Parts: sequence; C-alpha cells; structure tokens
Amino acid sequence: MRNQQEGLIQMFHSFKNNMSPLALAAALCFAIPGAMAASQAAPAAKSSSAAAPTAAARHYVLETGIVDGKMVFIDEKGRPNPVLRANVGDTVEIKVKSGEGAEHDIAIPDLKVQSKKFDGTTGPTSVRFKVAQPGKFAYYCTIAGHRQIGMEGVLEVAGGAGAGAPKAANGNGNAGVADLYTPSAAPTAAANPQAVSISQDPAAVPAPIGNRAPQLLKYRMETVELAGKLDDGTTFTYWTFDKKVPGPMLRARVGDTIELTLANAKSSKQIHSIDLHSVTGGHGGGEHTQVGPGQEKTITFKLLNAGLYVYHCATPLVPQHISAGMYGMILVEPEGGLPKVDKEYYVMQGDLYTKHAHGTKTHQEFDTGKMSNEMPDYYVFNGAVGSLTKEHKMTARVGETVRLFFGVGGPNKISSFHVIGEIFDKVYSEGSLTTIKKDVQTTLVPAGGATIVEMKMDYPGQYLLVDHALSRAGKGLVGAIAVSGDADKGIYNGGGKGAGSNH
Ligand SMILES: [Cu+2]
Repeated sequence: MRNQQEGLIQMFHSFKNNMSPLALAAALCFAIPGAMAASQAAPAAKSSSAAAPTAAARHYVLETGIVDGKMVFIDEKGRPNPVLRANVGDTVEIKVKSGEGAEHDIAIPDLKVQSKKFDGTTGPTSVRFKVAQPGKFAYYCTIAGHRQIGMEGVLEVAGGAGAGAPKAANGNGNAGVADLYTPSAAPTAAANPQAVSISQDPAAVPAPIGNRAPQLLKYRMETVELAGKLDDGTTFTYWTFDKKVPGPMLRARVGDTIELTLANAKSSKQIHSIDLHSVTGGHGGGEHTQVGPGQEKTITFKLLNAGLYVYHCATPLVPQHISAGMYGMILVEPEGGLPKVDKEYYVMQGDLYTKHAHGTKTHQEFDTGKMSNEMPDYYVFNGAVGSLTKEHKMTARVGETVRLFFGVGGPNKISSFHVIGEIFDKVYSEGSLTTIKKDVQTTLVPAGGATIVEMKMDYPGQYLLVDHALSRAGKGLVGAIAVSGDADKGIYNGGGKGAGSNH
C-alpha cells in the first residue's frame, strides 16, 4: 500500500512537471483505482473483524532483469521478486516488461493466470484478474529454466474464503479471467525462406601456435539467434556463437591469458553466456557472462591445463541452449605446440529435439519435453544434416595425415566416434594431450567432451565419419573425408585379382 501511495505521489509530480495530455490520461486511469486501493484496503488489513473488505483494484508494475547473476522480476523500487499483495475480491493488474530485452512471460498457474510472451521489442504486457480465494500463490516466468534461475515471487491474498466475492461476481470473475488471459499457442510455420546456413566449416581451424612464449589473447564472440537450415526443406531457430554451429574454434597455448568478451546481439530474445571447460573458477565463466540482448561482458582467465576443451552456453535451460547450437571448442596446446600434420579439421556432434518428426518440411520448433526424455529427432555434425557431406568437403591426399578435433556438444548423447574404412593411428583420448593411444577403431567421446584423432590416409576413397550407434546416421549423423591419390592394391583390392583402382 505504501508502495502504491508513493507511486501516486510520483505520478502527480510527473504530471505537474511535464506530462503530456495522453500520458496524463494514462496516469489517471491507473491512479484513481490505485488511490481507492490505498485508502480502502488499509483499514481492512488492520481489522480482524468479520467485515469483508471492499473490492479494490491493485496495480503492479514489474520489469525483468538480472540481479546478482539471477533472472528476476523487479518492481519500481528495484526490489527483486517483490511480494505482491491483494485482498479477496480485488482485481489485480500486473504490467510487466522486459528490462534486459530477453523473452519472458508471467504466470500464476494456481489462479489460471498466464500472460502473453514479451521481449524487448514487444513492449509491456499486462494480466488482469480477480482474486476469489485467500492464500499465497507463486508467480513466475514459464520460459524453460527461468523460474529455476530466479524468476519467481509470491502473490499474497488476504481475507476469508469467499469474503468480498459474492457468488455471482465469483462466477463472472472466472469467466472474465478466461477472457483476459491469452493461452500461449505453438503455431507450426512453414520452413523459413530467410534461413541461412549455420553449418561451421570444418576447415575453420586457427593456425598452429608453434613454439612461442605465453601471451595475452583477446577474443570477442557474439551470441546470435537466427533461422538456419537444419535439413533440405527444414529450418530451425538456432542459438549460436558467431552465427555458426559449432561456434568458432579458439586456439591458444598453456600459460596464455585470455580476455574474452561475450556480446549478445540486440535481436536476441534470450540471455546467453559461456562456460569454457578450459577455465578454472567462476563456473568456467558462466557465473559472470550472463548477458542480456544488446549487452556484453568480459572475463579474463589463464589456461592452466593443455587439452581440447568444449565450451557452451550456460543459461537455463542449459541443455536447450546447447542443443540449439551453443557449443564450440578451445584447443590449449602444450608448450612447444602439437606435432605438425598435413590437414586439421574441426567437427562437433549435437543432438536436437523438435516438435515434428525428423524429415518434416517445416520450420521446426524446439521440444523441451523430448529433450528432457533424451529422445532426439536429429543428430548433426557441425549443426545441420548434410553439413559434412554436401555443404563442406573434407579432403586429403593419399600419404597425408589428417587430424580431427572432434567434440560432442550434445547436450545429452555420447558419441562412439568411428571412421568407416580407417583406423585411428593416434587418439588423444578425452582431449587429454598427455596420453596417446594407438591403433583405435572406435573412440568414446562423452557429452561435453572431446578427442583428437589422427589418421595417415593410406588408400583413396570416401571415408565416412559416424557415431557407431548407427541408427543415428539415419537421423543426420554422417560426414565424409574424400581421399584422392593412387590405390595400393597391396593394401586393399576391391575386385580381387586384376581389379582396377578403387578411386
Ligand atoms: Cu544461450
């Protein structure tokens, strides 16, 4: 109540100073019922008598934001997740807008209240409803993960059951509530004709570090949400680092210090962040890089351990952000660098969960239910079906050594990584550079893990990259390395005696 009185005082100050007629009208619409609430509800709250309080209107104005690394609703006094109060019979209006620009909503499921979604571009939204029962009711944002990371408060309704809410009004009130809230629909759209390729070029590997002293490196990455091509005739709203899946490969050496700036594009609807598995402390950076649309944050960290490390977004729902494309890798070379090879490629595996079945020609929406049950519709190398078979070509010549930096963004599925028709001469298991396994057929790569494999290509042909959980090939998980050169029939002879080159 004090809050509302002060709000009123502020409004009239504004009016006196510089309010336009339109704004004045708006302020008055708010102010008059608010004034009634302030004057009438106060004595009722103090009194413990049976007298029912007179129904009033309550207005609350909230804004979303980030406080101490948590997403919250903030009231006009800057209080996070304020307790909202009303009496039985009151009409409550909550007006809420996106302070940091990300997409949210507000719901009080116990009272069947649900707002439309809003973000930085939609302006504020409101819910209005009558409270017919006393109690404490949770209000929160229903966007996956947002309640868990802090967007939750309480509406306290005082008064006796049924008090101040005559039967007829009660009945009408419920019907009214049904009219006032908009259920969140999930429309299916046609494939987005504006969708672009988000598939990362496997050849986009930074140059080797070589033999140099540790230094300070500066990186800047931007998180971008965009419509991308998932498959022929199928599009999907990807969440990315630098518009590609996986995000850019970073390369440094042990002992380097990295100053990393993470910027979130203005057009984003989500908050994003980065957790690099190569970072010691601060949740890998996730604790201090939660950035709203149009903002940026910088962290500095020292690379204490050599290895190949996954990075990913760490904003709730974390697995959704990862699945939608927010992962990549950083290679931390040992002192003196890695041994030289002829070809280096950058490949990552992900699992994707969509509303419609694999192969549906549509703009696919994300399905958080399938994700929590770990039932992917798509498995992809470098973000999309066909990424490493149609869009990008990995090649080598007979006699060359190919090194694959391979990681699993996931979020959920491990990879039984295998190349059909080849044997890994060397495997840096789990991305650890301190041990090397030799002569490996299939290597296990955990979700959020990586490996480096090396193969000397001894024979020409198409070498397919797969997860040897081979049903996944049918869901999109195939890549290829085309090897050209002369066939040594002593190594392989496809047609028996006298057969020609297999190339
Ligand atoms: Cu994210």
